[in-house]
Amino acid sequence: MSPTDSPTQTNITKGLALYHSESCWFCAKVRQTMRDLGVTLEMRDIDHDAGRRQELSAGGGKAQVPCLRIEDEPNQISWLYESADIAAYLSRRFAH
Ligand SMILES: N[C@@H](CCC(=O)N[C@@H](CS)C(=O)NCC(=O)O)C(=O)O
Repeated sequence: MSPTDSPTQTNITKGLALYHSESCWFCAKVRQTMRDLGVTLEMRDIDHDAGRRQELSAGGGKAQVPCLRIEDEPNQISWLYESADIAAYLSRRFAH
């Protein structure tokens, strides 16, 4: 497990996981949006976990970060790429 994975956090938003890497500037933008909105997501760092990179590639179709994995219902999963689209999705869902 990567040091940035955070399964023990209790306020984590159910059904959402962000595939990211620490070195990626586009990911940093999404992480900043999360902080602005006060949203905590499960973080899956593809640089520190080859399994996460593989599941991103297999599930979403490419190993590009950031990517938000959205599980609305069990077995109903979508993969949202593009930092601007992820930030817009989070803002729509969590901005008050
Ligand atoms: N337009 C994308 C660019 C994302 C991007 O270029 N991510 C890089 C890391 S900084 C990446 O994953 N490159 C590998 C790839 O595209 O396969 C966004 O805004 O999210």
